[in-house]
Order: sequence, then C-alpha cells, then structure tokens
Amino acid sequence: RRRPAVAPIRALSVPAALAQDDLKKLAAVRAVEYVSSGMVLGLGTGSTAAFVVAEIGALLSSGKLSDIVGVPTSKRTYEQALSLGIPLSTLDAHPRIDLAIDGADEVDPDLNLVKGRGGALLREKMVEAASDKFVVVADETKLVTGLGGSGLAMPVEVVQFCWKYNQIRLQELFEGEGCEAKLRLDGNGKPYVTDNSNYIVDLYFKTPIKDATAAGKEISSFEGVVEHGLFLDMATAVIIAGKDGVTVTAK
Ligand code: ABF
Repeated sequence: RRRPAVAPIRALSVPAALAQDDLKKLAAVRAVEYVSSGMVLGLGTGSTAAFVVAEIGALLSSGKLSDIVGVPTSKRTYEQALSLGIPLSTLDAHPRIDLAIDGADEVDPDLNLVKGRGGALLREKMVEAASDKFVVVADETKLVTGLGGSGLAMPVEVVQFCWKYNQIRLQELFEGEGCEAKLRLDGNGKPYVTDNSNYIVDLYFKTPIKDATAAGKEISSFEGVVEHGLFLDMATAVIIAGKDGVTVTAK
C-alpha cells in the first residue's frame, strides 16, 4: 500500500525525566498553537485532550484568544469547557468546524488511529469528520507499528438491543486474527453506556489488524453497529511528546 506523504516537521527537545502527564501537556500546548481567534473548535475527550481544553480556557481568560466557539465531543468535555467559560455550541449549529484537537489510543506510521477507549468515539468521529483540520495529541506510548498492535481495546459502539449479536459476529469476523470481543463493563460490573446510550464491544487483537480499511468496512456493515474506533485517513497532523522531544508530523 502506498504510504501518504507524511514528514516530521520538527522535534523540540524536552527536559529529561518528564512524567507522562507532563508529556501530554507538552503535546497539548504545542497543538494549541494551531488555534486562532474566531475559530470553531472541535474539543476532544480524554486526559491529553483535557490539557488542550484547559490551555484554550487559559488563553481565553487572559485575552490572548477571543471569539472561539467549541463543539465538545463528550459530556465530560462539555462540563470541563463550561467550567472554564469556553463558549460552546453543537454540531447542528456549526456543521463545519475549523479545527479539532483530540487524543488517541494508538497512532500508526501513516497517522491512522485507534480511538475510543475513553468511550467517546461516536461524537469524536462525527466532530472530527466535520473538521477542516484534525490535530492529534499524544505521548509516545501511543505509537504502534500497526493498529490493534497494542493488545488493548479497539472499541465498537453498538445499539444495546443487539449487542450480543454483534459481539458474536465481531468475534467470528476476526477469529483468524486471534481476536477476543468483549462487552465493556463500567466500574460496577454493569454494561458501560455511552453518551449516546449505546454499548461498546471491545476487540482485543493479539497481533496488528491485517487490513484496517477492510476491517472498518466489514464492521460498519453489521446491523446495529453505530461506529468503530478505527480513524483512518482522518488526522491532518499528529503531535507526539516523548523523552526525546515533541514531534509534529503532518500530511
Ligand atoms: C480520546 O481519549 C479517545 O479517543 C481516546 O480513547 C482517549 C485517549 O485518552 P488519553 O489522552 O487519556 O490517553 O482521545
């Protein structure tokens, strides 16, 4: 498969021995350089995206940014942005977004992503698909050579009514790839319910997904599947903070 033209733009050095949260914050602060006054912004979800939202809030209150409208990708992000005084709107009111900034669970060398371990994949995908630019922020632990390769969950959001049917179909679809399909549970052992009142079936691969494009199409074709966590060919730039510096890779 032809690799897209992605090229590291620059690496900035960072002090040694930074904690993972410090790295997430460094990536977030770098990403906010893409924000300018007057923009409609897609606001991501997760601990790295929370640093982005905090930074935008700080720039607004110091007067360095103005006239921003945020479209949150989850109820959690809505609450955070509201508490920081960031003006908020909806995708209905702003169906075209200038820039979305969000985290990821896995990033491959072609800037394809697994997202949604935080459970917000559906609104994230809608907001990011509607964005002219989509900048991903992450620390270097998220880098993989192939999607699914971390051995951690690749989520599929399904309608509650047919979760079992989809768990079985997903398990069968990836049988040959040693995949396990499991219903996501919350902290009380009950099914985890998303912001859109659906369930999540998590796929655990033993090796990277052989053909992520084909996998995404197959998964989407199942009745009752609402969305999956493969975000392919969507990111326009990825900002990775690691012990050797902050690297920006853009398409
Ligand atoms: C969102 O938050 C998700 O798509 C992804 O699941 C998660 C990453 O969280 P964190 O930044 O806390 O690792 O971006």
